[in-house]
Amino acid sequence: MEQHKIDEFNHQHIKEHQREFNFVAGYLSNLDDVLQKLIAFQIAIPSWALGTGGTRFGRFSGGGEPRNLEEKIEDVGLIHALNRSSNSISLHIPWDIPKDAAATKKLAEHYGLHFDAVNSNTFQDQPGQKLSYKFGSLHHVVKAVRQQAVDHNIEVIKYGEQLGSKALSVWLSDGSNFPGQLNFRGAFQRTLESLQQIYEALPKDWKVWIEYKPFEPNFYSTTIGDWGQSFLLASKLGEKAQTLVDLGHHLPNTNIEQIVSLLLMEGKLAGFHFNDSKYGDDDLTVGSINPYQLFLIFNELVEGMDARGMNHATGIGWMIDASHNVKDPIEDLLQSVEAIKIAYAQALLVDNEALAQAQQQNDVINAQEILQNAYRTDVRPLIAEARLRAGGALNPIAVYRLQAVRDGLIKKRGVKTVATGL
Ligand code: LRH
Ligand code: MN
Repeated sequence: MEQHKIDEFNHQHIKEHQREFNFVAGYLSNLDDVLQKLIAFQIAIPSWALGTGGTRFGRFSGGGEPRNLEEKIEDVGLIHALNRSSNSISLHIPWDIPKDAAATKKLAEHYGLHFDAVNSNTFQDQPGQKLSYKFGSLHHVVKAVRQQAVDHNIEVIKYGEQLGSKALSVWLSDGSNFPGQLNFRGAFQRTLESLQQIYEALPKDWKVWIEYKPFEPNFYSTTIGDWGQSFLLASKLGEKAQTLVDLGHHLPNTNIEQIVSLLLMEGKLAGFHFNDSKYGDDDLTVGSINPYQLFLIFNELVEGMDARGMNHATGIGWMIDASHNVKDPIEDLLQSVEAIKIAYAQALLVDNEALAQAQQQNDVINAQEILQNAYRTDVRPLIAEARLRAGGALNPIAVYRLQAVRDGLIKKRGVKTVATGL
């Protein structure tokens, strides 16, 4: 995406933007601080979300999707050029094995990108794999299967080191489908022992992020099924181990913001896989179903990070994990990044001193008024201004459509594309 096309669009829309920006800016006592924080706040893009996802009932490809790692990096580069808010990509191994890590790193740098956490995969059997993960991986009853999975995770760390990544992200589908199938204590102990081997292989400045999920693909138990089980493992492993919160990995009506506040309090919050859901692990566009919950989560994050004196941009792993069945993947990701920055900006507007006072006085009405005053503030002009100052587009999706980018990708890459990931 040529910069002049973005500048042209911004020039045509600057008047309208300045009117809207001046309106909300007039309300803020901490405008510069908010804009600086918004400019610095970057959200990693998952490599597996650049193509059309699908469900077991089918996949409807939109065409022009990346056919290899290089084209995935190109697409994240495009997203970052438009929103100046997505300067890293998270790879999934073996879906994204770099043939030449140095060349891959160079290509990413060309687009102003770096590599976020690398994800291991012991939830699928790969062609030619000796031992199957049908009955699990790190918790498997057979030592050789556990060792095969440990070796894979250590191999993933090696790829990550070559690319400059600083974290291994582990999600295990390990679990059971029927009562009696699994000894829960044994499964937990074997998982811990396997993770200890992986932990020992971590370079000194690396982290291991342990993602939990209550169900799917197993439908009776999941060995790392909730934040408590992940937190227990991370606490037993050591200070390099933390808990990763995927918003879609909670049973209905779970108070996710409370979980986030406690993990942050304990220094065990690795980061997020942002998405949205109405029922299960729906992996929908962030903020498309329950934007108020997302705001409440960011309210706990801002309050908790400030309480620990943390740098908002670097202290936590900010990442999307979504899958697109009916939307253009790039437009969907642009919408998700926007929704995350809206929730963050709203949380930065919460008058935490007044809120703490209201909480001290059990003034429940005022506490809600303080929160919802921030939530009901239209912060979109602030995010657009932050983007403008960072060289991005005032309206990324409008520029993407005006430039007919998808048509260009379809011409170049074709209509039918193989699934390169989920
Ligand atoms: C599991 C999950 C995990 C990934 C996968 C792509 O549902 O959220 O983070 O490895 O999706
Ligand atoms: Mn996830």
